[in-house]
Amino acid sequence: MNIITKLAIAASLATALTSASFAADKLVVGFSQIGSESGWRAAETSVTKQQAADRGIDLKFADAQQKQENQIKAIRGFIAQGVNAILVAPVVATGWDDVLKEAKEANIPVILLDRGVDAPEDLYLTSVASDQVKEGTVAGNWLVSAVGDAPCKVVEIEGTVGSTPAINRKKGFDEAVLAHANITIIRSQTGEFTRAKGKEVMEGFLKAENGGADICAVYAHNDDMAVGAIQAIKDAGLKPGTDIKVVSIDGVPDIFSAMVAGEANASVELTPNMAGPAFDALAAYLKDGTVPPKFIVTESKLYTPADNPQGEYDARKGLGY
Ligand code: GZL
Repeated sequence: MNIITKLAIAASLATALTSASFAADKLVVGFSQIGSESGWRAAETSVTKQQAADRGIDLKFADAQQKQENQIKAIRGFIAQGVNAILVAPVVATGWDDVLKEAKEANIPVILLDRGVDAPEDLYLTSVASDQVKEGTVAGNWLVSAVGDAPCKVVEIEGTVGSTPAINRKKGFDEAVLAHANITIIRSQTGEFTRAKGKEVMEGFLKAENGGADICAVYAHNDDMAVGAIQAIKDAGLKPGTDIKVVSIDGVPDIFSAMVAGEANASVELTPNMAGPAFDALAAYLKDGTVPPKFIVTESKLYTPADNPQGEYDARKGLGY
């Protein structure tokens, strides 16, 4: 470990000790959350608050309503308060360098949750997220196996423009399916990770594509947009899950209930517990300077109707989705 790193750690520890004056032995952590655009995001917030409570951490929570400028304001507020550490779920990948530099200059470690940033890696302690390219690849490989050699026209409902999950889930899925000449992606548009927008975008696709007769599958970058698309498909008089296959990502309870109803075909699970590994890494860093890996990757597991969807629904209900 070089001298610069040692000095940075010593400074962090000094900040932690001095600014722990918030309360005798309580760590104070600021959390800049994107908002509550999806069931998964709501679960992440709920799990993070519980993880903090279980560890005696004083969590300062800020909901940015999907706006980066609100996140930047919140982070600057946390710096001014002298918190011991900051969690950020960055709504988009770019535009973070300045505020992350301010946190670093204040010797406040920053941990990214569930999305990445295009910024120098020394500006954050670690990032806890899934391998989002892999999520797209798993979803794409499922569709390839589901359609075989039959021609299949796919529509894609993308996540928030400029966010790492939207960029990476598109990359992984498109590469997996476009290696097969019988599968084509005929339309792709952002549904902003919300149910309402996902429904609206799917309605547009159905209108533009002969009422949906030509659409074989919809790939949505999250389950909430898929659930919105399912409603649009039903409103158009078609059967989601059979006339149009539905594949998405998150593993929220509502996608499992859609599977039980035969209206969804596959979902790649994303754990809402990013905060547990984040708090563990922070505790080790503050205790004895243990530097965590730059990326802590959570697993991506495929679920289909063959995997006891009712049981999976029951296991997740009540976790804050
Ligand atoms: C992915 C996360 C995404 C979820 C969506 O890591 O950032 O944001 O898949 C949420 O449900 O909106």
